[in-house]
Amino acid sequence: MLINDQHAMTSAEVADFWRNGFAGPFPLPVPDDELAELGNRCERIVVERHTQPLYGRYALRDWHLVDPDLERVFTQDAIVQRVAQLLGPDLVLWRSKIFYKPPGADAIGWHQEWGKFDGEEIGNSTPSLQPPVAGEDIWDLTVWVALDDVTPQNGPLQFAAGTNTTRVPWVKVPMTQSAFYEEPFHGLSKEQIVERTQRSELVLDIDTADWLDGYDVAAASRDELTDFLDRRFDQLLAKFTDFNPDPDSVATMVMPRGGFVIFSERTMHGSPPNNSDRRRMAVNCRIAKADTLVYPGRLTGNMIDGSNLDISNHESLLVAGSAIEERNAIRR
Ligand SMILES: O=C(O)CCC(=O)C(=O)O
Ligand SMILES: [Fe+2]
Repeated sequence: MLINDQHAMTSAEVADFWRNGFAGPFPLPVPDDELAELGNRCERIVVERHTQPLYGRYALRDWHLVDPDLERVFTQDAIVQRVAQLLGPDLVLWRSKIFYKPPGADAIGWHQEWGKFDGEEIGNSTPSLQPPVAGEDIWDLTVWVALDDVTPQNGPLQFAAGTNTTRVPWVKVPMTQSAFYEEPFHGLSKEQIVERTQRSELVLDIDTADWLDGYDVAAASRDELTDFLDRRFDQLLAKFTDFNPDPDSVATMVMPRGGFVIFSERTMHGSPPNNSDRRRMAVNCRIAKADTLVYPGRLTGNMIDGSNLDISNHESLLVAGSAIEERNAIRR
């Protein structure tokens, strides 16, 4: 691949990345109005709970495989060339996710992912990826793109610099205490709660389809129903880290729309609440070295990923170089 100087990081920026665990923000050369429109589309996906056609249910994952504009954003030279400086010339983009923080949205607690991928989502322990050298190499990086201006008030992404080399211990706690848990019943009638439960659309990525089997829905009040469901959620365990960063190490990623950062999931990151009256829309994607076997479980017929999605129709995108791991499903 020809590295265009315009998109190359300096050797100091590369060294900072390995020391701090993140790089950027950098600008994406995509017109502002296109990014704003894409942000509006992502908002509709979340607010109107669109079915992701690849997965047959509401999901925030992998809309780049459905929306060519989102694919075009993630495959910009400005992104791919910088990631190639860090991971080498052969790269597959294997997943993406929408991160929507409307006004008043809660914080996303500090979290990191280490070694074998086992998903950042709540209640999930299915390994989805195997690194070429387990727990040793960095084989996968995240690129986070701002589709709105990010300010100190609207829930900016934050990093605890230097935590990329420290594995912070975690414990399993009831799901309602997870960094990702949001109260799922707000504003819903009893009938809507029942419908969402049966469609596994109450809490993203949690299969609740059979939770009401044998439960006398007709006899229960709305409060009794939500109590019942809360108790079920609390039987699920989620990862929890009691992590308080050194305030001097915290980097707050304020940037205009179209800014992006590159980071390792080993770096402790999170975001404070959105205390503004404007939404904060962002999308991320994950790019791995092309010798990584994506979704190894697929080889033995396990088509359900760590987010409870059926990945039978999932494909990775080759964004640079050659598709070294030939067993990967790559979109042609
Ligand atoms: O958008 C956020 O606030 C959090 C993003 C995040 O956790 C991630 O990109 O892995
Ligand atoms: Fe994250």
